[in-house]
Amino acid sequence: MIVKNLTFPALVGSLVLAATAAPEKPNIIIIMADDLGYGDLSCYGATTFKTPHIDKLAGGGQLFTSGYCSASTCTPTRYSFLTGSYAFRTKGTGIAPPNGHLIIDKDTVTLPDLMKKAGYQTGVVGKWHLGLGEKGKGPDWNGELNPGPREIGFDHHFLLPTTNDRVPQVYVTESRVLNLDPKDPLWVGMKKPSPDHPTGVTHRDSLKMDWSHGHNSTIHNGISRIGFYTGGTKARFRDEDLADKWVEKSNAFIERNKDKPFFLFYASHDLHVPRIPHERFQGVTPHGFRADSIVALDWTVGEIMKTLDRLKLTENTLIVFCSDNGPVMDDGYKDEALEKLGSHKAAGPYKGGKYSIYEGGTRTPFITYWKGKIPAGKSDKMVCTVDLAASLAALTGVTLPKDACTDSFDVSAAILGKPDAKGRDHLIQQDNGGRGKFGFRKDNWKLTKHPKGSARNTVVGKKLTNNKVPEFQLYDLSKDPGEKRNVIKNHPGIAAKLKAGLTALIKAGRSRPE
Ligand code: NG6
Ligand code: CA
Repeated sequence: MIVKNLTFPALVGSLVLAATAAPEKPNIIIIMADDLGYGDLSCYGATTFKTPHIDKLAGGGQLFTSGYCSASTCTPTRYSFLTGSYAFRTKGTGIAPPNGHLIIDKDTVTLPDLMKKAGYQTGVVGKWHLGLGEKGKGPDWNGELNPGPREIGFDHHFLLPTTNDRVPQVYVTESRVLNLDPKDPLWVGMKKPSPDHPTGVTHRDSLKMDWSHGHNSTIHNGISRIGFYTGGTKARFRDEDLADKWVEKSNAFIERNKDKPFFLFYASHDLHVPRIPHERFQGVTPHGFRADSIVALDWTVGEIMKTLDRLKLTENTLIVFCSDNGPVMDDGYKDEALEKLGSHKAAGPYKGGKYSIYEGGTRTPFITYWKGKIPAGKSDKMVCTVDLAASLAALTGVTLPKDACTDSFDVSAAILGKPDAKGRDHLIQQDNGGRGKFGFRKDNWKLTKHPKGSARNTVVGKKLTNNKVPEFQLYDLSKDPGEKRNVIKNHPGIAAKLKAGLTALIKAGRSRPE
């Protein structure tokens, strides 16, 4: 440790700290996959393709069997991951549109803020999807894109603004669109800019990937998207190159910060539609571009690990691998994900997937790895992406302000694979909007709540049936992980307790004790 320039009290302080349990300051990398289901990795049971790099993390670290994201769509999971508070508590945290404003308030204490307090350099590379710009204004595509990642705690960012099925296909770095020629300004909107503007409807025959629902507005790279845009021609990227660019930028961030603790949020997009992996990954699995994209994701993880090894940082870096929501097959493009699915079970043994409050919507891969520090093993402790704020603050010695991170629990002992570790005993699961539809897991019981009279479309064989979903259902996950048998009539007492528990936690506005 360098002690020069330290004043006497600071020196004494640091010595006292060293004598007691000094907080640890490993580098931290959160790799958040997009739309990756519980069964989508070979370490979680996939058999028809391999994910060796992620398997290596799982084999040498903790593989969680009850690891969750907090919502079954992207924006609310990312919101709650960064703020440590359930997204359903804040209006306007559903899937962000192309011109959406930043949905995290600048005054909110965020996970990157906490990491900065602990002395970390913070960076985010990949998909953002939390909006840019002021409320009521949205992003100024041709000017400063703030507030944005910088204003909520990230020192560095290199981003795709929303999702790649939404316009525009440009990178954002240093609060601006990269390579934007002022003579060719970027315009983004939800209305057709001119009658002759080519779209997925008017030029459907020219598309390299056809759409199935929505996704039929502006065409870029032979793919029509959600929303319209013009201009910014030089700034636009090819979908096929996203993962390569982000690996390059992540590795550069790691390299630049190798001598100080860093926190990197790597937000992959690989599996999200439109699924267009780089040409070298196209056709590597029997399942079409969806699983080919999983192999591409696995490659990116391998490349980041290679960089850590080369810089001799592997023994000083905690990696958390997770997902933002469960799997989906047809999410708007005809990429044959369903037709080529074969025996692959993307959600593993679980019911539902993306958009669902059943286990398949939020129970997803969750792996923690820190060479020489985290023992290898499987953990059945319940942990969630919303817990990373409190857990990483605890690990790095930062005190949480009382009113911050209201639903984040310190599960750092479980993350580190300590034998006496505790996980959560309950978790609220939400879908996109989180209004009236919830999953509530308490120990091994699972209560689901749907709005009264809501309908469920179920495809049985080829027939679409429309059933009413009961407002409340109860499942015993210890005997029925696939949520096949609603046992609410057999356990009225337990159901009543869970209903009351869920209502109280929603009403209280927080679940982390003050
Ligand atoms: C939906 C899109 C879907 C996907 C999703 C967001 C349609 C019909 N569907 O509105 O394709 O973009 O939003 O996915 O447009 S997420 O993983 O970022 O939450
Ligand atoms: Ca997602």
